[in-house]
Amino acid sequence: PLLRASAPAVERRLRGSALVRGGFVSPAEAAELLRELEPGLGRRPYQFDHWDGAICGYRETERGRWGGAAGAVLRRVAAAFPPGRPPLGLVHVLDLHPRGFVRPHVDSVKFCGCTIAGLSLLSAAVMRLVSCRAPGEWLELLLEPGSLYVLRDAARYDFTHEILRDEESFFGGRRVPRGRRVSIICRNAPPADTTPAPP
Ligand code: AKG
Repeated sequence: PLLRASAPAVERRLRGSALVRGGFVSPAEAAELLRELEPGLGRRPYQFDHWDGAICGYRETERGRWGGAAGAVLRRVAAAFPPGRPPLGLVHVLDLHPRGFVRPHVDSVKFCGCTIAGLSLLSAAVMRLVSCRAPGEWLELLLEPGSLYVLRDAARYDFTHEILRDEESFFGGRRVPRGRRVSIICRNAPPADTTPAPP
């Protein structure tokens, strides 16, 4: 299994809102995606010094245009989004150093809508979701290279998510060693503000 929960009720509650699809991209597609991304990523240093930020040990970029095979993968990812709420054209690419990690956070509701979908490349990692209201309630996702995860609705709004650092990278009893990990993260836009303008 690719999910572990603190209790069966948590897994039931997040069924359909937090999910992982192993083998979503083939090794050939993963190689193609990395070939496209490396020239843009390779020139930047990893950032470790932003200790107040959510992410430590990373470099990142955004990308709006993808070549043939990569474009086809991104169109498959778009199917994880609800009708009428497609992913933004600019896709977030996050390159985590082997010692890099992502602290618990909820993506800003100002910049991100109801759905987050991420492809994991190169290294496996563990993503942990923790309930904002009841911190004893958690769900862990095993993100193997080539997998796709989707966080939507309750998993996106009511739980923090984080990527565990190497020392803490366990999935139950299983050690999940962290190497360099590249993720390609699609998000949709927040709902348009429907508040009437003041007269
Ligand atoms: C974020 O960028 O907000 C993340 O949580 C990154 C998740 C990932 O690397 O898949």
